[in-house]
Amino acid sequence: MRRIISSAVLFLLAATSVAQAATPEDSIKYRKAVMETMAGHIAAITMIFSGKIDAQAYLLSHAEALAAAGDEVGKLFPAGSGVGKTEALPLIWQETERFQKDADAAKAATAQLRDAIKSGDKAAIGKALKPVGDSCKGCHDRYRQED
Ligand code: ASC
Repeated sequence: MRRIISSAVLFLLAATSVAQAATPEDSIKYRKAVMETMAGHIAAITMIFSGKIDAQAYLLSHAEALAAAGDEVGKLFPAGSGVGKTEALPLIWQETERFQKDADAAKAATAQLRDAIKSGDKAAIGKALKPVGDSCKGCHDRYRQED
């Protein structure tokens, strides 16, 4: 019963705002997994768009997945998930409003890229790529520990 209740609580938390796992370790593991999918989709999109590979049929699905992850970025840093094996700097939890604005920029940029790819307009796609990279870099520069 307790298990069922705690699962339900976790589900509700996830449904409302943050990607809250049972442990900080799982929150960290999950956000790394999501961030890595983003890097993967960006790499795939860039390769297809630049003609390095003939996989045009998959361009939109990569963009859809990237936008879905972009929508999630702002929910990947629940309270308490700054301790453990993470490169996220404490600043994220100290200036949550500013961080949320940056996360919104990632959401908007990835949505814009998806829409451009949907439209098929090459110039629009080219234009939409840079803000995606810039939003990744903006957050990483401020909130991710340097290697
Ligand atoms: C990626 C990736 C990042 C960003 C960043 C953009 O694909 O892994 O961290 O893009 O390099 O400037």
